[in-house]
Amino acid sequence: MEQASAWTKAFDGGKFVRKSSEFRDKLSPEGEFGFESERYHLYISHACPWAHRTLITRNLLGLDKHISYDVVDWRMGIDGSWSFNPEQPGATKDSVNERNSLEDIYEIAYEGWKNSRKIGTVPVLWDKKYSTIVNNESREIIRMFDDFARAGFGNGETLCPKDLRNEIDEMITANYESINNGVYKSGFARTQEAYDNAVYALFQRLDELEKHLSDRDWLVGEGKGILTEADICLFTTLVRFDLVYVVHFKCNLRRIIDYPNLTKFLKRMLAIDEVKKSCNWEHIKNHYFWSHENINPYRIIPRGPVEGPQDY
Ligand SMILES: N[C@@H](CCC(=O)N[C@@H](CS)C(=O)NCC(=O)O)C(=O)O
Repeated sequence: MEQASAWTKAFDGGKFVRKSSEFRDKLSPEGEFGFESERYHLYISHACPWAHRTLITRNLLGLDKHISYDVVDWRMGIDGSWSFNPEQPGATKDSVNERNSLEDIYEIAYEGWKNSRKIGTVPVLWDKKYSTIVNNESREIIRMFDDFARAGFGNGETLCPKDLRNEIDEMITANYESINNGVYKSGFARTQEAYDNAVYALFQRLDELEKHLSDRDWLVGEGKGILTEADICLFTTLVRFDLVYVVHFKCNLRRIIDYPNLTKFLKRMLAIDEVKKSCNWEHIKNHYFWSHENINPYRIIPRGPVEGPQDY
């Protein structure tokens, strides 16, 4: 495994390898991180599909009164660093720890973090009581939010009904490597072979989902299905696809708008008020085209597409 120099991502040959998240504690009524209102805080980027999952889930479950959040600047350094910049529309200061960067937050939770060459990613679920990071893995954070909401803190909704849990997990897993991570593997590939493998697997799975959604509204559940975590995990990648990934990550065999059922799915998601309000188009577009200088050295931000999810 090779570590690239001015680029904190790991590569195996030419293939991008996503590192696993470092903080994997859980919120639970009986554990160290108990269920308490106003104790936990999210650090997110509006640009990031993984962080976007956590914001949507928080909002849909009605956890806004219990879990606060801050938003980093859409500019990510070439070393992968995020900073706080309250001057930027849509971004905030760090309202909990009053720090300047996300690396500072990781350093509080893990002394020596900054010298360790580890990558501080968003989302971060922060515990105000013990001043530490509970978890920085989106898939686990959204599941904890569901448990937290069911324990009486939410609005009575669930995005992971117990009887559908296996089906939801299977769907999230099936879409993870091919789609959610697949767009990054395509965009960050350093060999033709790595790119080809990623991009063909990505579109093969999109083709499968297009068929899957031909007679249903949601990915999982009986009949037309019901809205679950699986839809949210797919949505945050699909909504960035035509705006960013087609051009920036060379995911251009087709666009989402060329898939009628995936487009209907996007529209269905964006018809939900909390989902629509969670999308910051400027942060999404500016972040990718500005931050990956080695993919887009002049940081030109494409103005298209003329029709896309921002209009739905
Ligand atoms: N496994 C993590 C992935 C999070 C992640 O990779 N976030 C990106 C932003 S989209 C990040 O913060 N990257 C910082 C970097 O690459 O240095 C999750 O799902 O929560």
